[in-house]
Amino acid sequence: MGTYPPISEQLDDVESARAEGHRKMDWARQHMPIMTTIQEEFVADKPLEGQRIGMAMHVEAKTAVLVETLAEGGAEVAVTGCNPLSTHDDVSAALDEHPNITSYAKRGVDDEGYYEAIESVIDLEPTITVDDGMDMVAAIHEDHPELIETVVGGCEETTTGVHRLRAMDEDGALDYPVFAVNDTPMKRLFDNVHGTGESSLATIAMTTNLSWAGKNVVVGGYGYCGKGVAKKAAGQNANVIVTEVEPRRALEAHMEGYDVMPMAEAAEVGDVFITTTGNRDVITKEHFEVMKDGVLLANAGHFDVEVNLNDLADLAVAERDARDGVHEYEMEDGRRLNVIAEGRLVNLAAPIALGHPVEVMDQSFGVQSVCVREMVENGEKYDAGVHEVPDELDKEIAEIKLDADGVEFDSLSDDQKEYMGSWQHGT
Ligand code: RBV
Repeated sequence: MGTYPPISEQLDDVESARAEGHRKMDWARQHMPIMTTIQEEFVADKPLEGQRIGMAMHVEAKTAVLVETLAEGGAEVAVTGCNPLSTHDDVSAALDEHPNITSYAKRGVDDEGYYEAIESVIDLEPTITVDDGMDMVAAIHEDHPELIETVVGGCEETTTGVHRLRAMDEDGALDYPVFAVNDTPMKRLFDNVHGTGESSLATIAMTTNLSWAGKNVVVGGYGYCGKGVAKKAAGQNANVIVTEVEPRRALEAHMEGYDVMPMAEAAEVGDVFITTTGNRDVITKEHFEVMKDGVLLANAGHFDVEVNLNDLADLAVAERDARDGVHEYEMEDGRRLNVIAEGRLVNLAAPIALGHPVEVMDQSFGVQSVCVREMVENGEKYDAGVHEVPDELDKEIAEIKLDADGVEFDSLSDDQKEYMGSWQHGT
């Protein structure tokens, strides 16, 4: 049994928190044409009637619009955070007010509270799980296997979660179907690239009040997120250095015009370091030892393991908060290394962080919504394991967005379809 209480029982002034939370949600909704369309459909058709949905996500205004949409579709929903620092308590309180939603998300929970809140969500006995990072799937499989029989399926939001799920699947340990929402074009070509790129840079700039122009910005990893961070940093007149372990990605970054070098070399010249690898120990003791005075260290990957803070604390002779959201580690020789947002994903965990821009989350959560609908309507079609999202669902979201933006596009003639389907046409 989860013992963690809903947010409404934790705040002193719940009424004003709710009001502010609703105001933030109104703003988000106003810029989410896809979610607005889906919500209208869900209100009319109630496709999720009778379902119980357990969610662990970044509980802020855009996510709240997703949670609300699922509840309006007829489901009972319990939600908690997927990172101890990304929750907006006012939004969490606004959600908790909805008759079909219980929100346990609270900013600043300790480790114990974080996992207890997941337990409280699991008390709902979810038929559908929606995760960002796979913590809910893990808790159900490890601690509540008896619930798996009644789980229809799940949806996973992020690269790290999909990576963990695939590892679990390969071990034969994943016992219900989960959609890899992250891997759809409508999600990762926008959210991971533009969302992570824009919001990470904006958050670092606002947290430090420092400029990008002329800085050496080291981007750890050139996946979808790294590409976005590198592109946006270059657009702000920074010199971009990329580190990679995958030869084709290293070559791609090189051909894009970035400097590519090992982290050991980049460490000596970088002014700002942003990790996006999804792996641990990307920046460690050997790198801290050669860094310049005053560098900024930030992580844009899902977990706080990319910058090794234990190594840094071991090297430090003094520590202090240099600013809100900036922790300074002073080295024996006087150099100061500044870690932003405790090395947690910077665009959501810094004190002023707002997460990705609304428009990209509209797309990601549009895909989430239709994936939940698909699991409910056709769950029996999917075996236990990780599943690609059906292309038709992803296209449905693109069409809603194009329609909302008033963009028209072509369709193939019958002759063109025939041509494309045939191997017999040559010169
Ligand atoms: N993300 N959510 C937000 N709600 O503001 N911003 C980013 C938000 C998601 C994004 O989809 C990414 O895959 C994941 O957070 C990483 O945890």
